[in-house]
Amino acid sequence: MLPEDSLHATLADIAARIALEAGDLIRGLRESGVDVAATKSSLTDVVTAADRAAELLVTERLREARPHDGVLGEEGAQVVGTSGITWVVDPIDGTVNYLYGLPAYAVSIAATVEESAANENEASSKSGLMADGRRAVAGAVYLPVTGEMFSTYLGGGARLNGEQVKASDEVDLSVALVGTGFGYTTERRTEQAEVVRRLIPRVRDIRRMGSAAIDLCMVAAGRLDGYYERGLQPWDYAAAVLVAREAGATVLAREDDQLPGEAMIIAGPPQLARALQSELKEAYRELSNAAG
Ligand code: LIP
Repeated sequence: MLPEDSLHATLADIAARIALEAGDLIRGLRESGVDVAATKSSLTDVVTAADRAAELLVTERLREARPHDGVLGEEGAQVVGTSGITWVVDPIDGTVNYLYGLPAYAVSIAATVEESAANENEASSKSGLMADGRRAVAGAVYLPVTGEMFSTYLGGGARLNGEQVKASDEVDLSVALVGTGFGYTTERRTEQAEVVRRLIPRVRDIRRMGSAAIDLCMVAAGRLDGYYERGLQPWDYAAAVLVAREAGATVLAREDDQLPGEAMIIAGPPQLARALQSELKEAYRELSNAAG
């Protein structure tokens, strides 16, 4: 049995190797043309044949490398494992960008363990436990267009093409560059527009890149000071939240007694993440009061 940190480092290497192969596949498919294969939660929530092909490849490679692990993929991959490790896979995060030929898309692969928070202390944002009951222990996010590989494992730091990265040290929200994203349904987007309307005068600027995995890796690399988004799925964030945390970012929910996840993910250097959390709490309080 490998010591835990050696196992996690091995899992990170597996994630990076497979993300690279899947990234090369989808970049090649992109060059030969991409069409919508199906829609999901709305007409704008699309899946392409490349999403499906990449997820099949990743699942096959994971089964070869780690036959006793589970797999959970955005496009339907569901393998029950016996090892305690479940791989959470987004074959193309930033699918709409990919469909339109915009460069901001990534392959995200995370090795996770399932944990229930035995007590509130464990359910702190420091534990890395997410609202979906999983904690990433290793992962990789690969950007095929720029050739940037973000890789990480618990306690091993976060690396970009092998070089350690560190989150921003910005503490002042009014000069912070903040990333966010918007959902696929009209109702959710209306709510998110109200939140960003309130926030935009209070920050340097907003960036909407269209991939949560890339947004969180940009926080890890200090290219965004902060990030927040509501409505993400485990495959959107599993690997990149660990990249951000290992780069020194704090990852929060909107309320301190909640775990980050679908309801809200906030990431940034500790003091800035708290300031962003405070603004978002107030924005949603105002929305709730206005709704009566
Ligand atoms: C996307 C996220 C992005 C969000 C989009 C979409 P997908 O994931 O990465 O942050 O704003 O609405 O959910 O659908 O490209 O895998």
